[in-house]
Amino acid sequence: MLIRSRDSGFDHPHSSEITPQAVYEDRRRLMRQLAGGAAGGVLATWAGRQAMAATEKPGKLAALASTPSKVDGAMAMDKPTEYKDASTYNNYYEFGTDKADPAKNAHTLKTRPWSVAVEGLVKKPGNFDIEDLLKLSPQEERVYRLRCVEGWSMVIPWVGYSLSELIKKVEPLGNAKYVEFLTLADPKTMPYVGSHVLDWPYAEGLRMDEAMHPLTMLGFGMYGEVLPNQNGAPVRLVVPWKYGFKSAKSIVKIRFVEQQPGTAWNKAAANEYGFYSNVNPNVDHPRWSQATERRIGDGGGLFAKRRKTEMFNGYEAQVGKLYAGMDLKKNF
Ligand SMILES: Nc1nc2c(c(=O)[nH]1)N[C@H]1C(S)=C(S)[C@@H](COP(=O)(O)O)O[C@H]1N2
Ligand SMILES: [Mo]
Repeated sequence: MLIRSRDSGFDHPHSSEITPQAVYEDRRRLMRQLAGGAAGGVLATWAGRQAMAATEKPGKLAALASTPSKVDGAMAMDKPTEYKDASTYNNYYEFGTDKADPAKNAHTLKTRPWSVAVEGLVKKPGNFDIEDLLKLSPQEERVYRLRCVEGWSMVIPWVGYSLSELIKKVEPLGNAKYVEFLTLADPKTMPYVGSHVLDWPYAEGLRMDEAMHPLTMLGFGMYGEVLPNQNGAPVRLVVPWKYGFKSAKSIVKIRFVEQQPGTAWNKAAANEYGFYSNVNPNVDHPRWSQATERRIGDGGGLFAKRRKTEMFNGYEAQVGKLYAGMDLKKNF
């Protein structure tokens, strides 16, 4: 029978209606996650708990099931952001400029069929079908900080592999100095692509050594699940030491070029958003300080205690040497 829950008004099946088979399957899944050891335990606590609680999630990432995951890049004090916050407080301007818009609107994004064209200065250009891209290299879980240029941050367990794995396969030529990323711009499914907020398609770029850095990730999932559309399904970039806008969502083209490519935010306001956009508490945005950040989930609203932003978002030991000798105030 169905009983009506007074607080939600929704009909929930009474517990006696849940078949023993379904209960068994759920337990089995949880046990499998727990059996994965320490890293598996991470999945069991964050993703597993969420998977049991929230049925609207897009589903387990198949590629992860057979692959041992590991945690990489997490800072001692970091606690992952709640899945609900990470999937409902987003920047994805193709679906609207309000933080709540992408979660409301991105259901129209069609993530299959999907392919990523790899072209430009490479020995082996090609079209990678998303199913092949998923299997190109073993996927792992990495907990990274994400610091938005607007002054808020999150901690997200991504699932994917280093972009360098793909780059090595296509064999860049000697004159390939930069990598350009272009994302989907489909006016039929993306309501804001008709607007003039940004120059579509959303474009981003990295210097070759940044693109090859092991921390730079091609992300296919988060919290052990397939990426929700609003987080950039089916494949996005994750560059944890740079402001969030460098992490382009829903990539359709990766191009190897000789000249530094134009990027969406640099084209929109060159004096505010540079090509490098490394997280740097000592270089203010022209209109606000970058010294502190509000960690989503810390609570307190506008009066929440802000955290000190760290140089390179806390990844200085890993990436600082990429910028040795560069004037970071000039190359912001
Ligand atoms: N295609 C596309 N990618 C994008 C954006 C966008 O508007 N369009 N916003 C960027 C910004 S400003 C941030 S902070 C991150 C947010 O990622 P998240 O929603 O998964 O936290 O995505 C980045 N990638
Ligand atoms: Mo951002």
